[in-house]
Amino acid sequence: MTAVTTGTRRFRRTALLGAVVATALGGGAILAACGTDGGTGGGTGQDGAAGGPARLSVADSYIPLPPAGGMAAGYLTVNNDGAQDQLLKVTSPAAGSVTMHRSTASTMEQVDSLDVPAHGALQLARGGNHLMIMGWQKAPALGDELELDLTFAKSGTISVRVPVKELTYRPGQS
Ligand SMILES: [Cu+2]
Repeated sequence: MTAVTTGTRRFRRTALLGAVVATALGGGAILAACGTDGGTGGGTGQDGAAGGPARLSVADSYIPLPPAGGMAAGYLTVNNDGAQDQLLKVTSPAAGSVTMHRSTASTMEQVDSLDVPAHGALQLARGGNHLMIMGWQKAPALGDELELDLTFAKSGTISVRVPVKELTYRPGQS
C-alpha cells in the first residue's frame, strides 16, 4: 500500500514545497489554482547530492469514478528525493489511452512530458496537471484498483495500483 508518513514529516515537507513554489512563481496564484488540496511533496534534501539519481515514489493516487465507461481523470503525486527526472509516458493495461495534460487558468493541453523537480514533487491534482484515461477494457467501478505504468526518463517504469474513488474524493481530507 502507499507509504504512511508521519504527520510531522508530512507537514514539514508540504510547508517546504509551498515555500519553494511560491518563490518560483513569484506569487501564489497558480499554486492556488492547481494545488489547493495541499498534496504532499517536497524533498527534504536528506541525501543532498545534486547530481545523483532521481529517487521517486508515488503517493496519493486516485481515479474519480468516471461516468459509465467514459473518460476518467487520474491524479497522483510523484515525490522526488533525488535529482530531476521527467515523466515521459503513462500507460495502463486497463485502458487503451492515457495522456498527460497540463492545465492553465482557462484551458488544458496535452503534453509529451512533465518535469519532476529535484528534491520536489510533480503533482497531478484537481485543477492542475492531470492524466486523462479512456478506452477502458472494462468500465471501472468503485473499489477497483487499476494499474498505471509511469515511465520516467531516468528512473524507468514505476507501476502503481490506483484506487477508483467517489467523484468528490480528495486525498488527505480528514
Ligand atoms: Cu485534460
